[in-house]
Amino acid sequence: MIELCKLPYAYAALEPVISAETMTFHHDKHHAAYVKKANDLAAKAGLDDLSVEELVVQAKAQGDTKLYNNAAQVWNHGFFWQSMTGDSAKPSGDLASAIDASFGDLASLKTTFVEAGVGHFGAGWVWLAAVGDQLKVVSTHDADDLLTASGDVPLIVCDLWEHAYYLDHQNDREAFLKSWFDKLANWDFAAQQFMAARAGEPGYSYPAMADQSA
Ligand code: MN3
Repeated sequence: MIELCKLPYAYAALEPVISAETMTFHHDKHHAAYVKKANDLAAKAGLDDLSVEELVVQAKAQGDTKLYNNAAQVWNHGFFWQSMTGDSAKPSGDLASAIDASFGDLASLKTTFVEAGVGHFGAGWVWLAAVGDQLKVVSTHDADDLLTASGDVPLIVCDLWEHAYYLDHQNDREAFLKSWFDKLANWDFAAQQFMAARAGEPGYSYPAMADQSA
């Protein structure tokens, strides 16, 4: 069984870029629905004792698209909640150096990130990822994740599905992405992920049920 992970902040913590109303629907309805479907499908497949990470990998390996889509969306949303904070501070230390080395500076990374998100056709995700010390921006379609897609370690992600921004920004994905990058990106979390990537460690893992009982 997997569980709907808790938000690491209040529903209103990301306002005005993302309203409490959007966060409530996004977490309590969208994310919750993926958790329920993933649990139902995992139970039918006899895979209900797996972690979310194992479930994503296993479903993909078995070509179980429905289970994969739901499990990957569970994981992607857990990672997305961590990728944001209401107290966004600029990148520092090794992460800042890597951003400068890979993109020139933070403003150039922003341009690349926003262009990738705006240029992405339809639903999906835009990621900042690390391959060793190198950083890159990639987008994935629908539920596609970075756990199974490549050797890239995700640092942060932004949700490009319309449910992520439509109530607050309507069709203006570009305005959403620019504000998201400037005001919500959680660079402390990205720095932790970058450290894990360079140490060859897995980094973020979706909380197991027991982790949330405290
Ligand atoms: Mn979403």
